[in-house]
Amino acid sequence: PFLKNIVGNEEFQTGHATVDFIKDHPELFQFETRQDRATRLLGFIGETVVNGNPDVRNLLDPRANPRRPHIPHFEYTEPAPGTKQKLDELGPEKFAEWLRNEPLIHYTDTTLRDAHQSLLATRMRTWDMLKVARAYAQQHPQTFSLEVWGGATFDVALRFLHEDPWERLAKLREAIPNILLQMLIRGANGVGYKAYPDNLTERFVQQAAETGVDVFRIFDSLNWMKGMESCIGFVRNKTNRLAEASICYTGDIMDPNRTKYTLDYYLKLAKQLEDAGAHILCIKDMAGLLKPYAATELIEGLRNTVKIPIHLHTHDTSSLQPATYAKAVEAGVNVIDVAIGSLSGLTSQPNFNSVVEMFRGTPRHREFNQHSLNEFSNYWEAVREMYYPFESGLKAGTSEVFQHEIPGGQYSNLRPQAASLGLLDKFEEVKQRFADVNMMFGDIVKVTPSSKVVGDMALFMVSNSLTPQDVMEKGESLNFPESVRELFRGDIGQPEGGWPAELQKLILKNETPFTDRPNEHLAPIDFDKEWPAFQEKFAGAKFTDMLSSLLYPKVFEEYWAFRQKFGNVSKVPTSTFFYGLKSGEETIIEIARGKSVIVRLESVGDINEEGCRTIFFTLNGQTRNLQVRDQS
Ligand code: 3PY
Ligand code: ZN
Repeated sequence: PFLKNIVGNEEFQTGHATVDFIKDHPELFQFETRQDRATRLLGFIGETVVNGNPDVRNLLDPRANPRRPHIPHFEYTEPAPGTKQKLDELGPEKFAEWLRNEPLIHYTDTTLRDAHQSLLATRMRTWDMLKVARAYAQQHPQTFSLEVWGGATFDVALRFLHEDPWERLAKLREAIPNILLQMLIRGANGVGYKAYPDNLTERFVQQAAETGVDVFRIFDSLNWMKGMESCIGFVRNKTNRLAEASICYTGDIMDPNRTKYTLDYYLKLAKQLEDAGAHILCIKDMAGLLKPYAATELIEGLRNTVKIPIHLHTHDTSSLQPATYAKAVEAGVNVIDVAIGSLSGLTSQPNFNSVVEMFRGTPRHREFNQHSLNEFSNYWEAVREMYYPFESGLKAGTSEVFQHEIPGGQYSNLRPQAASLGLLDKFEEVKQRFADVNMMFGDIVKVTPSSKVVGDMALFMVSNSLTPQDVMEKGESLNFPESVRELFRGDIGQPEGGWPAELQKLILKNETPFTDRPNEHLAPIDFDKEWPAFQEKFAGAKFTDMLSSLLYPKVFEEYWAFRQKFGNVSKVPTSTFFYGLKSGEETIIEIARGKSVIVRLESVGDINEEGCRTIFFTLNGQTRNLQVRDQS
């Protein structure tokens, strides 16, 4: 009744009201009270609570507006030979020589590893990858490599996706026979967060090469040579693939106040890596701190210091990194890391599609089928919608990264970690503490696993309202997080310049730290003894399962139990995997090569006395019912 009072009346507003107006329209003078307004707004809120706002209600469920990802066009013929054939033909040494002198830019596409690790908490499923893997091999055979494995993907595949990471690698290899496949390995920490026995890493590397890895990007989370040397050796001696060793870039070589990680520091480290046998040198800029003019200095310096080719990896968190690529390419870098458009930018790598265009018309430009790259981008854009719960929330590039130095791959995990501790509204403070902790720890290299420890300590300080000064004053009575204790004990290696002694004493109390390789204190795995015992415990398991289990025993056990119960869920389409089916919806699952089943959800029954519901399916048209306990 109050919607149309005098204030909103058109006749009155436009100045056409005459003297009789008031008399003719008494209803316009009934004003709404504050109470009424509140009641009506409550009505609106109640309606929204129960039925949702129709404008956004459906958006939370990607199935409500299904956008089918279109597979880019390609021919079903043998893909053109690429870098994989080149490596097979030349062997790693000659291949590296060839690469060093390549006039045109080479590209590594990180879409299947770092891009989704950095944007979608590593959740990309094999199912979505395999849909377009062969199309990629066909359409873009001139790509240098595809980063598809390692880093956090190994753990996440088993733990959250209930998938076998080895199967992912083998299937990608089969689909992409012509382009080098690349993995990220944390030196002596393998694909884990701690030191492993050397002979385990050795077998892991050997098996990874056999299953499909061609380029091993090796790094140490503290830039510690000892953490990388053995791994470089395993690749060189146990495989005929490429050992790409990394200098992790931190700080700013152009800032006269940052005196720990200077140009000279990086050049020395690069020389040591070359001497240790690296075929390729990687500049691993995990947080995206290498600014354009620093790239000129660094790459020119490196080209004059080492003879091996140089591969640059960065994250576009600040949104400056395409400019870094422009300078790096001018300075002679051989390979740059990019991600397909719709999975690029922010904490991921710079945009492949656009970076190719940046160089068009310049002497180092390498031609790509832009139309096809955009088709891939459209495919991943539609796929990405299914993964919206894993988005990090970062909306624009941020120069804050130059202060906090949080790696791109960690950013998307640190937010949910903070949220799970109820600290999301203190996320600004968490970032600030991350920077403080770095300085308290002596300004260290921060990348998995060292970055995880800095994050743990930052969260510990924020949850306990501790300042750096508090930590130094009350340290003796503080119960530091376990990962911090392990770091200061030397469990994952030694930082440049050692640990700050005073803080180390507070953290370790009476424990004595290692100063040598932690791996040397670990008993080697007796594979001959372990393998039969493993097969007995996990009937039907493969050797690769044993490697997974040796790296992540508990995670593997849970994965195995899940697999026994539900089978190979990597074959379930992503929308069904995350969101199930609605009544009347059907999905096609290829349960074995060339053998598919059609599953349709008919209806869901009411809850019964035992707390279960009957689910009515049809499987290839045949009715199937099953009972599921309602946990809600
Ligand atoms: C990892 O180790 O997972 C990383 O991505 C480091 O950058
Ligand atoms: Zn990265």
